[in-house]
Amino acid sequence: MAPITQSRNLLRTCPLCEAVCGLEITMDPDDHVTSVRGDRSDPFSKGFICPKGASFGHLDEDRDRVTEPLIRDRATGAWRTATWDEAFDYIAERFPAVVARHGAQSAAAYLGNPNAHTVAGTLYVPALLRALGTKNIYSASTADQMPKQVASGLMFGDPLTVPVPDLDRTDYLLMLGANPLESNGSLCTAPDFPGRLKALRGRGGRFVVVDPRVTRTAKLADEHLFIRPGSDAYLLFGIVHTLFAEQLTDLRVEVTGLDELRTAAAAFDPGTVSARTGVPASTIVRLARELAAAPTAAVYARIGTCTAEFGTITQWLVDAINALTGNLDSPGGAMFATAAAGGITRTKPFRPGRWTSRVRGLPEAMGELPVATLADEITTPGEGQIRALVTVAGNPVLSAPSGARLDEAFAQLDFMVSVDRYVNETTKHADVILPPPRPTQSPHYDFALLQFAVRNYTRYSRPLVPLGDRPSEPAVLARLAAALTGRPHDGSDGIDPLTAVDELVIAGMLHKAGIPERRGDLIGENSTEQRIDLMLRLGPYGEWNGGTLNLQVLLDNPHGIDLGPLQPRLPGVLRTASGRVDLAPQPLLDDVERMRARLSDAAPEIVLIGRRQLRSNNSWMHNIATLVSGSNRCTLHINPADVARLGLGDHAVVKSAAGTLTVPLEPTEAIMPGVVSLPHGWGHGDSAQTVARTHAGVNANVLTDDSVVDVPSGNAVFNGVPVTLAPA
Ligand SMILES: Nc1nc2c(c(=O)[nH]1)N[C@H]1C(S)=C(S)[C@@H](COP(=O)(O)OP(=O)(O)OC[C@H]3O[C@@H](n4cnc5c(=O)[nH]c(N)nc54)[C@H](O)[C@@H]3O)O[C@H]1N2
Ligand SMILES: Nc1nc2c(c(=O)[nH]1)N[C@H]1C(S)=C(S)[C@@H](COP(=O)(O)OP(=O)(O)OC[C@H]3O[C@@H](n4cnc5c(=O)[nH]c(N)nc54)[C@H](O)[C@@H]3O)O[C@H]1N2
Ligand code: SF4
Ligand SMILES: [Mo]
Repeated sequence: MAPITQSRNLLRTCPLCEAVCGLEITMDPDDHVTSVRGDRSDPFSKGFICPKGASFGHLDEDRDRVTEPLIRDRATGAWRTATWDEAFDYIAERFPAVVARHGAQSAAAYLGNPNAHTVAGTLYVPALLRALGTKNIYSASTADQMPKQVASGLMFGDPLTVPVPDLDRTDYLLMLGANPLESNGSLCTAPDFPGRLKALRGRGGRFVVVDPRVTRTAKLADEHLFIRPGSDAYLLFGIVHTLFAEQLTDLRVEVTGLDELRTAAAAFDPGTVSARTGVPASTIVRLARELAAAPTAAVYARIGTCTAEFGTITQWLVDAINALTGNLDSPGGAMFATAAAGGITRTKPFRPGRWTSRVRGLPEAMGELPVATLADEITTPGEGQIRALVTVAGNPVLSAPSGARLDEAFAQLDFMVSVDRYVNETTKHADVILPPPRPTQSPHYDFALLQFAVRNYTRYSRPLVPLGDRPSEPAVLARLAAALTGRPHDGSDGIDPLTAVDELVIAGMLHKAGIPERRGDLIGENSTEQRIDLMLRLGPYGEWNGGTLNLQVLLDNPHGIDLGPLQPRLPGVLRTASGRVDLAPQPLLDDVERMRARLSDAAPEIVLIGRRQLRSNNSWMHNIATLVSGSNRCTLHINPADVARLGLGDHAVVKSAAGTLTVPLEPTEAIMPGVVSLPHGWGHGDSAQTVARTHAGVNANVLTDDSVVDVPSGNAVFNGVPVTLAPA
């Protein structure tokens, strides 16, 4: 190929949040991004872009990113760069030795959020985990959406069968604990979420937001309701109670457990739950009537309600209400997407708690243990104590509850390896850091996020810039899997680790489909692309499944392909034992007792919640100068009445059962009295990232308490944390 001498416009999906926006990127002849715009020809995002997407080029070339493997000298703490061979040899000499001495359970993995956004995270992490062969698998999921997955798993039979609000067609949206004007949406893939909400109101629909803060999303709504943090399950039970009491139910799908649900809701009449929630009983009754009366309606709840004490019950009741009001699996209601690739393969019903954690007996879910007990498992001696850790794309020191405990725990490990772009508050403890390539050097396909899209849609992006002589992230993970088990990792046994992983998967899928002879028909520049081609061909729109899709079709349509509005999918997607939607799963009924017991508890005087910021991304992207400025700061939102009552100045000392922080205050009427809000992901005081260090902030998860979890899912509790405040 002749050298490229001109700037060129390239297309790629943004990997930076769940909105999957199409980007149009201009690159100069030296492969530098010179501009980023929204891709107007993308049928789903239609040109929408946010400040993070616009900064994609700065991220791609951040000077502080890790570009070569790093090895840390344990005696001095100093990092040195290493070749890939050297780094993998270093790992192969040490990691398997720890496991040989202490057993397979002494190894652990932590998987961070960006794995949900990368091809490597979806297609190659499973092989890494299989190689480890440990039950000590942790991820950001138990600091995030595990309650939704457990609730969906129990109600529908598969934890990935998660309904999303049919945003573009609904007449009524009740949104709890989500702020898509900052987050751009979650477990509801909807590029230009703000525009879709405006369109809902524009067509005469009604939009109600429940949040302890008047958020930017709330300002867009017809109605905003304050709620006491952590009490959404009570509010929703009040609605369920009313639907039954006033005979407003209108079931249109086959269910089990209707009577059990009615009985469970009996104790939670609107009058009773009103005190606990702070929402007037008459408002709760009205919400129930409005949901029942609307031609179509959807209840949608997100992180504010998942990372709470009754997170799983809340997520269950969301879809119970969607079902009771006749809106489950129905246009304008809560529906299931039909993704082009990576859909469910499960045949038996989902079951949580198949095993429990060693120290605290917390339940497994989807093959992983709660991150709220990772520090316990590292620091508690005994058989099965974690001594060697792999992290991929995560930063639990800043993102997990009691993060400061993890900071100390990681320092005690015998060996740690991290696959990450940065030396961050977690990876600074690693012995070896293996960097992924620049984002522009990676392919992109949203296997996970398109399962939760509000329209059926598909898009594949090839890498924009060649890898040169460095490995792709899939190759890094495949080679790491070999090194961790002491197998040859450099292809010296004649088998390239990446090819080995891919051929095994491809052969397995072809065999299962009964077409082993079709291996030669797969297209793609490498075995990763061939796997994507196979997944598309066998998927619901696939060429080998009566449809048309394959990788070539996606390559020919680089702006993405609209596959139409969501379609009813019940009962086909159900994997429950009864073959019906279970409205009253026993593990959740069991947990209602815990709620009932807490009904009359005195409310703490002040509780802490979190919040997200448009120009932040959890604990990262704080090293991009164009993003960290203005309102993107780590301050404690507090109602002015509380500032006056407690005699506070500019700063306050905030104490919880887990820790103490001194934080700058930002008084605002937008937060209800008795509630304070601190964003997570900050606390870069001694960061190796030069820009992030000057916008350090504090680690909110010093205050959150890993001893408190949502019982059915083991999920972390970040919202409703009791705190006290004193003048600094
Ligand atoms: N108090 C409080 N805590 C919270 C939350 C909250 O609301 N309140 N939210 C929780 C939620 S929802 C989540 S998802 C978690 C997130 O928690 P984590 O997933 O643990 O943390 P992130 O900040 O997402 O860390 C992402 C890391 O991945 C790296 N990275 C980025 N791209 C890539 C890539 O392509 N490959 C690799 N290998 N690495 C990459 C980044 O450099 C960064 O270091 O935080 C949770 N913590
Ligand atoms: N810009 C940006 N976008 C992001 C991220 C980011 O860090 N920055 N993170 C990404 C990730 S990992 C995720 S999981 C998603 C999350 O996406 P969202 O769920 O939309 O997250 P938030 O914006 O934190 O909105 C949560 C809201 O819940 C409210 N809340 C807190 N406690 C309670 C409660 O007890 N009850 C109710 N009803 N509300 C409560 C908070 O005030 C807040 O407004 O965002 C993703 N997108
Ligand atoms: S909204 Fe999300 S996907 Fe879209 S440009 Fe911003 S970060 Fe990227
Ligand atoms: Mo998340």
